[in-house]
Amino acid sequence: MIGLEHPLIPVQHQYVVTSTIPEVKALKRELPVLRDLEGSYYLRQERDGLLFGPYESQEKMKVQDSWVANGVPPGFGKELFESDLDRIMEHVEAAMEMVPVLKKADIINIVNGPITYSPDILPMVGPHQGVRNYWVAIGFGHLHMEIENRPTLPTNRPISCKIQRPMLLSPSSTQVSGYGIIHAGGVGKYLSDWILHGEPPFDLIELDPSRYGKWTTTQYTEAKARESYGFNNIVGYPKEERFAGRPTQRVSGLYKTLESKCSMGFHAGWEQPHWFYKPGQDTGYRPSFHRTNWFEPVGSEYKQVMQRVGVIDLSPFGKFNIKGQDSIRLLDHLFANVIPKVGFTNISHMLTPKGRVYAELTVSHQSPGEFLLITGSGSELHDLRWIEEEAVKGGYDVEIKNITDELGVLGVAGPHARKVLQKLTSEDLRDDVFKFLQTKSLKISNIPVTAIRISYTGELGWELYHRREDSTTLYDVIMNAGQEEGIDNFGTYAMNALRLEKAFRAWGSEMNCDTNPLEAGLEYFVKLNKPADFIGKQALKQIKAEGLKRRLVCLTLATDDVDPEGNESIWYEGKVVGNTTSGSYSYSIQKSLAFAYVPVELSKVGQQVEVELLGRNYPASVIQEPLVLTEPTRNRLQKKGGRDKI
Ligand code: THG
Repeated sequence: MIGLEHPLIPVQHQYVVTSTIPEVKALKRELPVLRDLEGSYYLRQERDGLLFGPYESQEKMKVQDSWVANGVPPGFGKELFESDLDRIMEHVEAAMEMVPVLKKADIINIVNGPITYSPDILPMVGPHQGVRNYWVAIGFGHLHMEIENRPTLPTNRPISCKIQRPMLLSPSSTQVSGYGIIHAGGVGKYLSDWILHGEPPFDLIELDPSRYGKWTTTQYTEAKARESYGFNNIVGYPKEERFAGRPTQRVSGLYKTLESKCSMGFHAGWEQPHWFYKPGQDTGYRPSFHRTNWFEPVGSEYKQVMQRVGVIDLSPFGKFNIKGQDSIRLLDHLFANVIPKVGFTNISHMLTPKGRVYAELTVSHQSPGEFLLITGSGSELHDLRWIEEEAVKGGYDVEIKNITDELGVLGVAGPHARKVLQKLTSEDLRDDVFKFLQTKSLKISNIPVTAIRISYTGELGWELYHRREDSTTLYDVIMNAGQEEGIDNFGTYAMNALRLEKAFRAWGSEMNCDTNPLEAGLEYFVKLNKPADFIGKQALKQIKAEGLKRRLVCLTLATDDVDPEGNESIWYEGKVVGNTTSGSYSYSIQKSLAFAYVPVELSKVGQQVEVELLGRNYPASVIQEPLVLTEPTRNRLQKKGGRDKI
């Protein structure tokens, strides 16, 4: 009705119900849910019998194609599709093998109903970017169940090493939406709190509708739904990649150039190099719980950036242009940092009214009152939604343009970055002329670019914003100019190792709507004494006055063949006291490195804790951050005190 389409696909899902089974009837208590990952089905008690529902493979499963093409037929209610036992026979056999009483049981019903799948199978909950006051709570899966009323709802404890989505155990009414029921209370609270208080009550970013966009076409959604359904019971790996529906139409200008040279990661529709293949080494995607084939190549890329110069495709960044007579006032209200001077960039955070970190962006003041805002690839519509809402609500006279798809971005970083780029431009790139965080419009071998002296690697570097159609030419001239300096590619895995050593935080890991910027160690970027009353300022003053309960710390730990990734438990004296937020191998100290939240009393440098990885606790120490100084800091210290003082 309002011209929006959500990425949802109807899939046929069947389950089988048996008549009374004497062994089940004789049980004194109800059975828990069983999920057999190899047989790919769930199984639970249904009255005095059993019920089991299989997930067929990608090849066998059935998408309701006519609905995909034409929409759900008007008036469709609780009707069912025709059942098809043949399609699920191998799973039925697997279930009989695992639960032998099934062999003697009579099947009294095979139910085949529609279930909605989003590309990543998670629902969409929250406000929608681009349409004010439009809130969604969709995509939970609608498994039609025709079962008689039951007086009680037993607790839901699926047995599984990987719970992608809790299953409804026993519906209390004759016809219900399967998965949605279990989430209803939480989702209702989450949405109503956000609607009432103007911010999410807790972080639920994986359900944010803004993770999808124009690039999530029907074709993409269908390919993903097939993959997700078929993979329902497979083992999930760290750094998992799924390949259905890729690439989308959103690829960077460098996609064709880089495609065969690297392992690509999927970021909000884009393909971005994770790591580059090296001659003679194992290529391709080899998922593992341990270090795998990317480990050595990423080490080479790390060295490349630390010792020579590397190039990275950063085109997936979200990019916004903001101008108009109220632009400065709007940004001063939105951001906790001060507005940078014209020609400079700031790292700046948008806080919620309660003082949580809604987003982290860089703000570049390009010309008086005109700004370029840059955010991480996944945050594009999430951040834009917030900026637009505040602009409209406050009646600011501004023009906000999403230029994400128009601009490509190349990052050039490492000690030789200046030498290479200086060959291609008449602009003076020397340290005191093109300062850290300065931004200028210039030409690189006749290609117009906006250059920002910034690098998430923490090394000397520039980001070059350019028209997307110029990406390959720009890339080629830089690669050619850097031959002498031994220029080479690097990807986001090396970037992650580099930024962790410099203790740069990442939005979504070290900070989100559950954390405040003070506990995240971001006070340097938060200007509580700036005149403007930015969102979250009052709350933050109070948080500061009350004192912090936990703190983000940097940990190092020696492990064997495994690195922290985030969300691992921190143990102290036999108790879980916190969690990691991200991690990597540190190629400089040849140990693992992690960020973690711990109680304030355990946050001092030298504190010993334990990090649980793959079921084992490894001793870890809180270290002085950063582990490695950034280039601007090294530079500053060198100027101040001479070489030997570094
Ligand atoms: N480049 C640009 N925009 C971005 C990112 C980027 N926006 C989103 C995200 N990445 C922002 N995150 C950071 C975090 C740290 C730094 C840059 C971007 C950084 N920090 C220095 C430090 O902490 O030492 C500078 C601090 C200062 O003096 O302001 O460089 O990668 N364009």
